[in-house]
Amino acid sequence: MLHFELLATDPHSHARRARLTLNHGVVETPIFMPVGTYGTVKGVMPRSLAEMGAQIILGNTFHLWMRPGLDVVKGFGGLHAFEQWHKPILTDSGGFQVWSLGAMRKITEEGVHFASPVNGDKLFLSPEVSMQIQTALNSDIVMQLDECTPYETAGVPTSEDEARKSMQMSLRWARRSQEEFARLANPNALFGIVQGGMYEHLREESLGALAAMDFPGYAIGGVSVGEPKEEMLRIMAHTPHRLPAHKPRYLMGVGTPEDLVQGVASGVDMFDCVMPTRNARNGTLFTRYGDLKIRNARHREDHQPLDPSCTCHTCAGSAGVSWNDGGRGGFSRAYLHHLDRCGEMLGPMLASIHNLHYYLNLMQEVRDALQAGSFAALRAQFQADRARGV
Ligand code: PRF
Ligand code: ZN
Repeated sequence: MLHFELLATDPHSHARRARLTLNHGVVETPIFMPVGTYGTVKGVMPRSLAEMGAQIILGNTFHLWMRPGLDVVKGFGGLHAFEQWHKPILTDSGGFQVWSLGAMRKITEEGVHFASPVNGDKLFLSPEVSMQIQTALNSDIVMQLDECTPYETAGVPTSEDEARKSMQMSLRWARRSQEEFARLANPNALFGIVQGGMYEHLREESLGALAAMDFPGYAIGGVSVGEPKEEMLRIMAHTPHRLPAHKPRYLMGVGTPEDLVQGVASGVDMFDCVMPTRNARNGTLFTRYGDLKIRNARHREDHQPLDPSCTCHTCAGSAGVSWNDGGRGGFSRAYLHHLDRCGEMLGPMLASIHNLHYYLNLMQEVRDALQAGSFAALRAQFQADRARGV
């Protein structure tokens, strides 16, 4: 089940505000989806995710298939009960993750042969197997199995001919995914994935063919795979608005806060990225006025929260009132710096809460602006603020 209702469109860009209804709840778009690869958003409890406004999170077919294995998750009736997240879940198909194994795998028309990174067992992932796994996980949004066309191999950019062959195989896998999804009578929603490398006309061929297959939603894959930033921005400006207007559009694995705002302007509704959680674990924090490195000695005695305008649990404590608004706070930069120096686990936990809250709140501000007709002004303010520096 999937219902997508457009609520507002921006007259100056391709941005839109919409409401997506899935089997486990409603998702207001544009939205950022926290990544929960192994059935957990690293270091963050589900109740904290809900508290910071997360509406849908990701899971991963490949990782959950390896561990704990399908028998275990099936015993719980699916991933929601197993991981205790009762709102919508989107699962990636495993193609991208198997592809990332590099030399450990062999991709053929039938599917991908690879050795389990856990115990070396010989395994095979096909469009059919991916649909069977995602059906057992009962994710609200299921992704087709695709081949993520690399930007380059051993320093040589993928040729147009290679990109076309790869994109066409992803189209055949889209068809097979769709047939198996129907055969399994999966009650959720299957998304097709646009590929085509850095070639605009291949992307158009891909999205045209996928649109004709009438998926309930579409993703843009094969970006943010090591290409120069201008290339990513070129594809992001080209593809989203060419997809069917009345269906959700998901840009896979992107990106920085700036990329998200640009993506929204290009017509994207949904984003996911490991950046907020991974950066949190490395001590890089996002704030309204730019990025902050908590490891830096200048924070040693700083009593301010990470972002004085932030209302997350880390910055504002349980009061939920920002420091700037007279809230009592919150954890100081000095304390977070101390936790990092000592390698204490609370450090990355508090940092992850803040970074995810930053991303989710940014999307909330974007939705509010789209609703109010002030998206252009929000974008200008966002860019000026972020460039200011902390
Ligand atoms: N395909 C799939 N998952 C993905 C990607 C893709 O191309 C990307 C590329 N940025 C991230 N995750 N299935
Ligand atoms: Zn915060």
